[in-house]
Amino acid sequence: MAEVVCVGESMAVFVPAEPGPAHEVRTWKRTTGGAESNVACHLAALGVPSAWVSAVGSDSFGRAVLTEIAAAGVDVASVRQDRHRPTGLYVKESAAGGSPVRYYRTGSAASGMSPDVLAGLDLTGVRLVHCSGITAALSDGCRDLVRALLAAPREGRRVSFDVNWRPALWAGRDRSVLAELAGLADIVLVGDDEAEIVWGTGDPARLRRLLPGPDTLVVKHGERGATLLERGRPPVFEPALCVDVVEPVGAGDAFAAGFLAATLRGAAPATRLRAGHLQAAATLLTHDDVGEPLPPDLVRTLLGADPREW
Ligand code: KDG
Repeated sequence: MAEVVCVGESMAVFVPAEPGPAHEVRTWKRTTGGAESNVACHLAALGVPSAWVSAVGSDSFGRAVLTEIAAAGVDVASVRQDRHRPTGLYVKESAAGGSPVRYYRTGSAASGMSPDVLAGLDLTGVRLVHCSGITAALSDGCRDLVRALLAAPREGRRVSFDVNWRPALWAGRDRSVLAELAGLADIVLVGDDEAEIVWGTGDPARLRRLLPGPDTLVVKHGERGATLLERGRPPVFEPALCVDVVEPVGAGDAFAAGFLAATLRGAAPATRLRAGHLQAAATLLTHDDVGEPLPPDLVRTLLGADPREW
């Protein structure tokens, strides 16, 4: 049975398999990506039973997305297959790391989700529900689904919310809902650059005053590290690992999974942040949205190591 349920859209991802701009590229590698399923895949690799809840089209890409996420050890039994809407796609515009992405997801199967999804979910035994601001941008129904997940009675569960600011998805939509949704969560993860856009500050202490609701607030400072602010505890800053970045896409999800897995295991604050950094480092080294999972033994060894010796 799943301990964590992650809710949100996943897509077929196209990455150029040769150098050059997208309009000249003829060979593409097709993978799978979606912030919330990325988190579920990392959690499963870390030994945390996880489920992904979403909708895909009854098409080849939907089948591929489902098969690949299931192969990562994630329970996909609650993913709906929609016969009328397609699976979303997105394209990385060049093989160079940090290249822009282009979405083809308007009207996708997942954008048709609504609070009905929650009504059909059995959350017995689930310790954490994870969702993100991406879903809130997809459609009014998806926004209402995220609101319903965050407003639902907890019954011993926690709900985590990754702000995941994606400017391309918010054109013409009211982005002030992001602050409202974050305020309803128990655990919020946000980049300081994203917080600057949503709350007007990326400073952890000021952000904490503007966002008093969540018990746990993690502010990520890119390659510098991350700050954990928890009710009744002093803030903790933990530096990130130094890596030669191939591509940043998906690193935030990897961080979230490492942090959440360590949180569920009751690890100490600094260890939880280090667990996040370790997972993020592995994803930063690849073009895939979910990097090669680190073997759990290696994670345990590295978490136990003295960072000054790394
Ligand atoms: O965090 C990585 C995600 O952004 C990527 O996998 C695709 O979910 C995605 C999105 O909406 O950008």
